[in-house]
Amino acid sequence: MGENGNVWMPDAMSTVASEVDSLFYFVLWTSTIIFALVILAKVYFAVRFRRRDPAEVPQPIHESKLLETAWIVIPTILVLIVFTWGFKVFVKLNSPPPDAYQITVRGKQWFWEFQYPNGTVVANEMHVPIGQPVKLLMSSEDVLHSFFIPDFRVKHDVLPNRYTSLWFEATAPGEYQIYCTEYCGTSHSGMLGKVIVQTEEEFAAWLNEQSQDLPPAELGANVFRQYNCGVCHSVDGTRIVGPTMKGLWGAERQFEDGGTAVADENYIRESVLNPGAHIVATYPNAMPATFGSLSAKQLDGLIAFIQTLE
Ligand code: HEC
Ligand SMILES: [Cu+2]
Repeated sequence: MGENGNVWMPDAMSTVASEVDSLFYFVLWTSTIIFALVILAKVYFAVRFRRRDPAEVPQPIHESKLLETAWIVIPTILVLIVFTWGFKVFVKLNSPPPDAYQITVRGKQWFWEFQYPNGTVVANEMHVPIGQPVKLLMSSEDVLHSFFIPDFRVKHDVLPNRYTSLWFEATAPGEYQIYCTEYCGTSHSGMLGKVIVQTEEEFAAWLNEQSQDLPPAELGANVFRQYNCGVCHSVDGTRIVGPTMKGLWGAERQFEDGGTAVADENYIRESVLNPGAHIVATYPNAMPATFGSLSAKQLDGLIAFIQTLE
């Protein structure tokens, strides 16, 4: 929790967040009050009208028209308020302003890919400008995912073979967590991302920098970070899920099936594009086969980056 969150809700950092919260608190507090009244009445009646004498016979009860009308009319009004209010917020959440800046989002086991109007593709870190509506056009490359930014109060399923969308307008610069909230396989809980909200100028500078040519090893280091390769591969010699990338370049590799190979350009290319082709001895076949969409340039970059890790 940071700026204005509390025990019920995280920070409210988009233009719709406070509307969602008001409705939530209305439902929360009316329910709490009604719950308290019901319990109090129950306790009061249990004490007040308890049986005092084994021979006591209760008085016959006649319905009270006033009471019955009240418990029909008041809840109906409350439910209608929640409905109309909820409908208004729902319509707003589902109607991106026509001038919204569009980013294409692809969910893959197990990361998020974002494509900008100028063609730039980045993974896991979505930069957006502040004070401008942003529309996300989302689809999945494999299974069901769900895109959730708690601080913005927006969430939507991400499906294969169909587009869905959501929109938001961020109200303050900063970094906000993205979660996948639909169980999507082994590393579902690691399918995390960040929204990085920047001023208009910072955002423009960032986008410009992304599309410029970096030296291959630097580009590769970015790809390695953005695609979360580090979740399974260390760069300092430590063994995690997969082999470390340190000292890999030029080393002889032993495979499960007894074969061997020297880690050169083609070996690394194949390891990334088709991880099941050779399984390094003593390791599980756990590397996702979802990196096929890496561009030739990104692959060159990864190879150059791995070469630097002697
Ligand atoms: C979910 C875990 C996971 C992720 C994410 C992952 N890998 Fe792997 N990777 C493995 C495992 C496990 C192996 C060893 C088994 C095998 O050969 O398939 C492996 C093997 C490799 C190898 C061969 C290593 C060797 O010692 O011969 C390379 C190269 C490689 N991965 C690169 C990458 C790159 C680059 C990325 C990111 C784009 C990546 N991996 C993402 C788990 C992962
Ligand atoms: Cu997912």
